Amino acid sequence: MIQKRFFVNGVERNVIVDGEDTLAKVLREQLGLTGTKVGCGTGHCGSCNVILNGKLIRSCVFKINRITEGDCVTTVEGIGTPEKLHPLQKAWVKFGAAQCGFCTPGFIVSAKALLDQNPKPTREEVREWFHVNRNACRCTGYIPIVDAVMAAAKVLRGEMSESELEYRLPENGRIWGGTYPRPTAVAKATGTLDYGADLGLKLPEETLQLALVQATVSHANIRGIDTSEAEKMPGVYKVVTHKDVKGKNRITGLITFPTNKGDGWDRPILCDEKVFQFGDAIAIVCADTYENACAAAEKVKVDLEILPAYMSAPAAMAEDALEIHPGTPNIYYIQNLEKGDPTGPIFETAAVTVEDDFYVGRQPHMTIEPDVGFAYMTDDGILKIHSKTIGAHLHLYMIAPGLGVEPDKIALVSNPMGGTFGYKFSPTMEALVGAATLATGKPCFLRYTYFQHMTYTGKRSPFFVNIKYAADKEGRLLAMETDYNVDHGPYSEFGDLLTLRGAQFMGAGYNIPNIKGTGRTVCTNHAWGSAFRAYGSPQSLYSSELLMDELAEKLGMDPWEIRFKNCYRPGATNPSGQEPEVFSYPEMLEALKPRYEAAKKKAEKESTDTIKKGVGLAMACYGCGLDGPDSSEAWAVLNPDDTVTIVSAWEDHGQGADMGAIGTAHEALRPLGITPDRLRFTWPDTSQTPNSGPSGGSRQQVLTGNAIRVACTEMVAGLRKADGTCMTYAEAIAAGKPVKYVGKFTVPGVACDEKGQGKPFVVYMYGVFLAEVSVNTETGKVTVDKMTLMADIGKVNNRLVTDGQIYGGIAQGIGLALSEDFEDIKKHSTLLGAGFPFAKDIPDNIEIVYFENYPREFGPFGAAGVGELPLSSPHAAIGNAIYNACGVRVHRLPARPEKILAGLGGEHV
Ligand code: MCN
Ligand code: FES
Ligand code: FES
Repeated sequence: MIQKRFFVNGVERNVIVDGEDTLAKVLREQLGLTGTKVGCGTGHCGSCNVILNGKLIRSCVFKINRITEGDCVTTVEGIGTPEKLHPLQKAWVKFGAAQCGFCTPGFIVSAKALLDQNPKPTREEVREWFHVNRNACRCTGYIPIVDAVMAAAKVLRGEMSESELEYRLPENGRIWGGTYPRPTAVAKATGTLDYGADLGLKLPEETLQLALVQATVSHANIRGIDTSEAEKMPGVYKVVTHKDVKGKNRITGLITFPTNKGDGWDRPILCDEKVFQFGDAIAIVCADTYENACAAAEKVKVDLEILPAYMSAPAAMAEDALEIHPGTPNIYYIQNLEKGDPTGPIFETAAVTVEDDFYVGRQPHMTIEPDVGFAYMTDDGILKIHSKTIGAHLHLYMIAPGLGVEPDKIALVSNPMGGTFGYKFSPTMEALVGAATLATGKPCFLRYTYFQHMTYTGKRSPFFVNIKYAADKEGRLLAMETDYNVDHGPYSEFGDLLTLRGAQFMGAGYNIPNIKGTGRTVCTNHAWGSAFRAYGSPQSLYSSELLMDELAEKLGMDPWEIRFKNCYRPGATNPSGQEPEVFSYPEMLEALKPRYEAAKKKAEKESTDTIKKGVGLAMACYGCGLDGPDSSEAWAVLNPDDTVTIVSAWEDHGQGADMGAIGTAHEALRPLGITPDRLRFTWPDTSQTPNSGPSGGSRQQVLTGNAIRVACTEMVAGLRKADGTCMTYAEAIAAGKPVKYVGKFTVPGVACDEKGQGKPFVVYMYGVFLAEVSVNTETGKVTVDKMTLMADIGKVNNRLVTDGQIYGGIAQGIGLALSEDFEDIKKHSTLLGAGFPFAKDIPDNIEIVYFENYPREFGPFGAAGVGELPLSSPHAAIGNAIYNACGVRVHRLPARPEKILAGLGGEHV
């Protein structure tokens, strides 16, 4: 131990520390300054940035023994407070620069260091600063962040009044469709919002710290687990194995279709008979400190019989492959698609046919916050689990039988989250912390390192696609055939549904009268397949949109023409045989045309021998909801202080559930004249909030938005006085009026049948992407110069939120197109290794055009969703633009430089 005296935020602090600890640990755990967040913990993301003697440093890798007497450290808490925000913080709030907000303190500290040394940076200099200092944001696409820095700099230079950074309510008092800042924005910008790891530091002293014993092989039989040595290690309270799990020790994958050959009970909480993938949890060490838990975990001996590992769908489909789950074939679900007439004869006689194969791989979610959670027993005997769940009620039923707990004896809570992008549609550690608490009776806390986060959470499931089109000589589509295999990793959860998405979204956007398709869900030993934003459509649309350009080329048509000719118009049906609810494509394509023509001319003019420029298009489409008659519930409650709380379980990955709820409620409550500052929202807790369904499938604005609208409409009817104002709480009680109003909403969808036909979603999001790229033919590097999205998301609730969703989704699409992968477990297990896009990898030029004149009948006040549209096909537009630029058609993503060079050299890539 050593003593350190140094200044933190202007105050001298005196701490006794372990010199090997990091500055981040001391700030967070000893000084209670949890505004400094730890994301990667390895120097790649900048969420832990602080300023040391005027210089920006990463506190997660800076050992405290390097601090010398008199050193001055500034953390986000020293920059401003909720009561007195710094202009940077005000600007962050105004420009919607914090979505999940986990990266925010690190960015604000970094921006402060920049402006201290360069008070008048250009946008490019700001981007350069964040790029070289590796400030990583996964949500915003960086544009709102740069906007915020530029505006704050102006204020600091005295060129703009600080009050211009404050939100002003429009005269009509309406916030719907405007830029009202999200209710959590100030807490995010000041580092005062507590995420899972921050809450973990506030748990009772008796809390046990957990470390996992995990598989380092991908497929094996377990012959024995010996915990005896580990049990004797210092500080160890208990080592939990499958023997301590009282229930079925399985997480149920909730099989959706009866034709699924699995039973859904295939994912162990703690491995008992087999290891199915790298990272599988075999035991949990519960100890007094994390360090002691980790040291003891090293001593657990696992005796394994190594089996062949099937690391991709073709390997697991081979005739001699073992059944990964004995008794269930590796191809455990087949999704058929049959629409219209048999396609065979059409392909034989069609004027033009095209066929190709495509692969979109295992994109990692790369949230900046790693997975984290904790559990404890409440005084009334409920096992309460706090995590990053985006499906609190769903996950409760997926884990309760495995743990052996009755559903009414368990409650799940969603913590504020630093992004999930869908990986948390699957339970991750909920059952692990639950099992540890049940076995020890103590509160238990578990936080994954970034390596664990990368290797032991789900990934996007790769699709291997073969696809064909038949068209007449005018370019009218006659038929499509698809054949695809989905590598879903070892666990079946939602694998059948994902395979159905292939049937729903290959060819989406076009009226294709006759379709035949077959999709197979394949069990493999690579990372388990979890949801990832746009779930199934990036794989589907990459295939159908690249092939559409091939068809256009064969017909001698322009890619725009073929899209305009075949897009949905009245009388058309989508691949599920359903008539679209609105027909916005013709207008969007027409509006895009002049931009597209100008971009083509620009590309031609600016191309050189080394830098080839090109443009590409892609239709974008995704459904809002879970298939069929999806539903949600929310309440509006008048509080004794006359505020109104919107009670729902709209889980917030970071997309803006707070704003979604407040914006929708405010619009519905307008007849009562309730100002937005009187509206409150709730964090999901299955014991306190109704079942609003998961925040997946871009469903919440539509489903929970509608439930909120219904609850608020009931409140208006119940509490409106003759003069049009709202009763006070006291008046309502005196008049015997209820103060709680329940809103329920179900959409009239029809789940698809075994031929993939139905009306799965009653609300869709539609769009068209235009990508403009440069390809360096010497290095193979592709740069995206500009992205444009024509977006039909119905009516917009909040523009700051929807702009941010679109920027962030497009940024992830650029990553998917050019760099991101999780194929090589070792190499791709860090942000840098997996190809995370930093500020200069994303263009500062993203144009969004909204088409709000297609209000949705089943969307609240006409809104559709937005979350997944921007990631459905930006990579396909980029793929088409790469071909347009340099003639390389990339069949397997990502299009890293070496692949482009190979393609330029004539290889099929
Ligand atoms: N919204 C709006 N106007 C509309 C539609 C939506 O203002 N016409 C707002 C909503 O109020 C909400 C947000 O946009 O704040 C997204 O709404 P919606 O599309 O209904 O999606 P959900 O709330 O169901 O969120 C889930 C969706 C999905 S499925 C993933 S995955 C995802 C995403 O949103 N993960 C995200 N966006 C994300 N954004 C961040 N920052 N982090 C994630 O992990
Ligand atoms: Fe420190 Fe990522 S750089 S947490
Ligand atoms: Fe930047 Fe979420 S807001 S990571």
